[in-house]
Amino acid sequence: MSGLRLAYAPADRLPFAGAGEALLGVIGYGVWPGGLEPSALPRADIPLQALGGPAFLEAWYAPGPVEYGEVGGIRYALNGELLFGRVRVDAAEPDAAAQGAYRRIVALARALGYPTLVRMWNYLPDINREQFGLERYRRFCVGRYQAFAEAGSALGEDLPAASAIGSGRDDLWVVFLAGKGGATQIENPRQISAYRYPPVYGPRSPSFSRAMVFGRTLFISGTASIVGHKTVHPGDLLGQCRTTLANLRAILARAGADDLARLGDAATWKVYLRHPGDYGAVRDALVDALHPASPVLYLAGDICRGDLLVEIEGVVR
Ligand code: 3EB
Repeated sequence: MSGLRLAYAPADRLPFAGAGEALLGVIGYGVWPGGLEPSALPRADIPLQALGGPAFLEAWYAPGPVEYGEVGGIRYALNGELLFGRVRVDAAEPDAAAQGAYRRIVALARALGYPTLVRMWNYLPDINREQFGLERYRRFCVGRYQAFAEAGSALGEDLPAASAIGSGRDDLWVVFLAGKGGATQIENPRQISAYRYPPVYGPRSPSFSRAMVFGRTLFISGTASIVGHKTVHPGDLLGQCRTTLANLRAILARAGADDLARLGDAATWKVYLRHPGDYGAVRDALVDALHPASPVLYLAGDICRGDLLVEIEGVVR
């Protein structure tokens, strides 16, 4: 079931909850989502610039009643089926930051009875900067892998969908959705599973799935211009857009979902651009591929391979 709903709105105008719905959490891009009730509501402040419009909020609604809580810096909301939460940790050492954050999230999700991690959003400062000979994203992957390994995860068949984007100055933010019941992991036949990437991409492979189906919702991971395990069309923005769209279509087909162009308002997309100046060209490249009723939020953010210019994630109901 789930009845989960995602809405984007200008920062000064939160959308209305539908009948029987309650807020699970709110994420502000470049704006603190303040002035909201209840005060215990999980909120995240992701310092990414929204492109082509005012600052934006992302609001997650689910059938109520919703209970809110906080344990060890993780603020959460739950409704008997879903657990939504967020944590912020100092990211000076990305491996330790990721390991600590993921350890605590896994422990909390299990303790509350929502053991299935469905979707993770990771926002890491200076994601492409090299530190002690290793890119900060790769250090993040080491810590995340370690936490999942400790938790007894199979590191393949039970990994959440995810995005990992460069953002901010000091803190790693992890926003997550977990479920009580099981979820179905989807991989992309055009791409090697990220958890099987060869060691050339870092000492520990990235622990995420290409998509997860939970209830009636399909969560599509950040998807980019990668075929097999290689970046294709480096330096070619439109080539990267085409390949990314082909990857999204492959994931939708695997999940038995409708085609990209036919999803209408059942789909909600988020597009991350390394160069804010690419906004117009990317919007033009996507306008015919995506349904005009599908909300799209464009954000300026670094992508976790230095040669990737664009990444697209989605939620399909
Ligand atoms: C890729 O496909 C592009 O490490 O959590 C996309 C989504 C990417 C999630 C992650 C990384 C992550 O490898 C990068």
